[in-house]
Amino acid sequence: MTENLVPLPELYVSFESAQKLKAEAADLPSWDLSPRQTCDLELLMNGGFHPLKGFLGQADYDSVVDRMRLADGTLWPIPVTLDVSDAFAETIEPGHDIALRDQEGVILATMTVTDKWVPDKAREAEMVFGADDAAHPAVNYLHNAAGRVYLGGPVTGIQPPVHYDFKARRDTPNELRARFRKLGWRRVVAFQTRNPLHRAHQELTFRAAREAQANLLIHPVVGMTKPGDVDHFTRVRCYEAVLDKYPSATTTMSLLNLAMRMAGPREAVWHGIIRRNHGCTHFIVGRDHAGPGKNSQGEDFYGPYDAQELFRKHQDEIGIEMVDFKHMVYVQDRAQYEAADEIEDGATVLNISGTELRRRLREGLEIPDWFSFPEVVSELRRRYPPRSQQGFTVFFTGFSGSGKSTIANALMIKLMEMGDRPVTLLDGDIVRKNLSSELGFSKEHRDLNIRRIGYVASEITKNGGIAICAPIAPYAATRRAVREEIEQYGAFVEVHVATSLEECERRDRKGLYRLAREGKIKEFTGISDPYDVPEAPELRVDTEGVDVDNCAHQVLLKLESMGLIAG
Ligand code: PPS
Repeated sequence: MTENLVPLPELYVSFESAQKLKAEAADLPSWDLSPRQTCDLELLMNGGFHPLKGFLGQADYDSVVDRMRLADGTLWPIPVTLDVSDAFAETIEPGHDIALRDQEGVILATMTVTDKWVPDKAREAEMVFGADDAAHPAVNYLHNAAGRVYLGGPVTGIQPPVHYDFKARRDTPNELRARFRKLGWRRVVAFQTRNPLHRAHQELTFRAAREAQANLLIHPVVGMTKPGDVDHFTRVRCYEAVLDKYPSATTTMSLLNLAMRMAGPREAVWHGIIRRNHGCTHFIVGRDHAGPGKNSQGEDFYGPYDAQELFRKHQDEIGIEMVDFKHMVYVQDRAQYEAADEIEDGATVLNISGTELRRRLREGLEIPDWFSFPEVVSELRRRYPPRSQQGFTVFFTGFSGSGKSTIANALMIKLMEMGDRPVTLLDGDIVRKNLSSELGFSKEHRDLNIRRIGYVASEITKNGGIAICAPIAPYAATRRAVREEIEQYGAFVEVHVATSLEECERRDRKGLYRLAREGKIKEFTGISDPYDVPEAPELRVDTEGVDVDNCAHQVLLKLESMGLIAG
């Protein structure tokens, strides 16, 4: 049997031991895994991250960050770490066993903690992701979502996380290896994707399989991808439609519950290792593989072929051969897809970028047959109705007394008058009465308050309604987290009500500024507490010398220009 098809070691114990361990683990201190940690744990346990035996300890972590290798020299590009809160870390010391639970509280594994440390996150960002720039989704995660302390140690697997969706399409490395063995597939080329497949992708995967003289594994990521991507339910329905267009004897599909980091070159190497573990012999690496988009200066984080270069350098160690991505374009004269570098000058070449595709979906415009498959387009249209039929959130932010509530109320009435979607107002005061009555104004409490508002608004947006929020929301990072949550489902329109502090204090509608100046109210925004001025809100309104009606109208015009309401 060729090496790629031999079963891999997993971290699970036997069924009987698992029952016993589970009962014992109920008494251990337990950590509730985040969605990303749950993805990581699944791949640790099933051998997807072979040869890792648990979450990285400090020596391995330092070595991975510095030189892309475990402490023993094995190539490993991405830190797979268990970040925890300070409160939890305080209760744990090396030598302790802990239980790892999913979000429902089910015990999936135990971990013997060997290491506990506070990582240098700025350094991790620089070394692993190339820059300590929060425009990078993984750097943002590192600083704003991940806990401050890392725990490391070997994991003992009890059971895999439960998936209720597309069960038959999910395979562990050993299940895929067994399938390839059964089918007699010795050479398998994997195609990694986080996007729907269109005709160009089909052509390039055909070509890759032909070139590598291999069978084809479509291996989409359904764990976590880049914020804002098409959700995996829609994508899998699209993949299933496209799969029918491949010869079934040569191609198969399996879903990978990976949490991507968008780490470009390092990520490509990681993807290669993971596919090797899944029994593949070849791996397609594209232009700007796992690219995170633009940095805060508007430039690309990585060069378009950095990933291919790094992969090529380590190909032997990864143990999988790279098939580099041919950029396929449609040649109109010959009505077929061809590799861009093989086309003669003067040929008419057509292409629709991702941005253009989203625009056409948003505006309900035609998506031609040469670009995609009708089944894929209709799935995408179902998921992305024109913007004027989608839910959205208008998020006002500004000082107390800036006029947020008044404008928000006027806007709500105007939208209700239009009557095409249900409207909910989550005003600062209403929320503090109904949702956050126990909270004060510390940073922690304010963040909690805003996250609650964000959660409710995201549910409203997801279900096709309009949410209008009007809290102070003084922290940029929290506003950004809310934006990301909501943008999965619809537009997030940030409106900075830019009334100056002096004007708010002059008006002092509620008499609070005076009390704040006298020190009778502590932590008062603008006086004794910070306010991060929004850098790039969708709209900034100035209330000084402008009436409320006019301000609300400016917001309506903005919504109209974004296609969110019919003109
Ligand atoms: S936050 O920071 O977004 O959670 O604040 P928010 O929920 O919008 O609540 C702001 C309202 O609470 C009153 N208030 C204070 N504001 C700021 N700082 C302090 N310390 C404070 N204490 C009470 C104030 O009336 C705010 O109302 P608005 O509607 O903004 O004027």
